[in-house]
Amino acid sequence: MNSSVKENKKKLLTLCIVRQNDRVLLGMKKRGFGQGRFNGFGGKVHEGETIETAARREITEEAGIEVINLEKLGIIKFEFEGSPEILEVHIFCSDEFIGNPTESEEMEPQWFNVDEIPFEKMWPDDIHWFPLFLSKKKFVGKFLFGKEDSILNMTLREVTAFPEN
Ligand code: 6OG
Repeated sequence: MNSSVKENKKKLLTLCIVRQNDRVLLGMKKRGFGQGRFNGFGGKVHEGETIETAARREITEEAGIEVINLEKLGIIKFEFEGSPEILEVHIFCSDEFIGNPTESEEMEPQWFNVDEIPFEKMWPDDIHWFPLFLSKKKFVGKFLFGKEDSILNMTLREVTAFPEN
């Protein structure tokens, strides 16, 4: 049924970052949303798929590796001024995987030392939540982006557990 009520459209996405001791695996996004930026690996959760299954599928598609373990560390909601869409990104950490990180059509994987994370070539929100991620803290947050990647508003807090989806 048609409704005149303006509803925000929520999209579920995953983001998976492999962490091994002092290094993290990121990828240079070669196309689409976030092109030219380093990020973890991830994408949209398909219908009928759990968020964790989607996270595993996406990192295999984009980096050619299979993660053995996954720990959810963050949930961040992103909004863009003037857009009704809300991106709810579920952020996972993995420290064990099978295979060799391999370039795909979408991403070029690269290891970075945790002291040399290229924040200037990443989404501007990352510098805020990465410290929590690297210290294995769980967090939830919300970012509102304005023009030219400016952050108009943000909240970020540590949590002990996530609400059930
Ligand atoms: P595809 O549309 O290519 O998936 N993503 C973000 N990651 C960070 N760090 N900051 C943001 O701020 C993001 N917005 C989206 C989720 C897009 C991938 O990019 C992540 C997905 O892993 C706005 O399928």
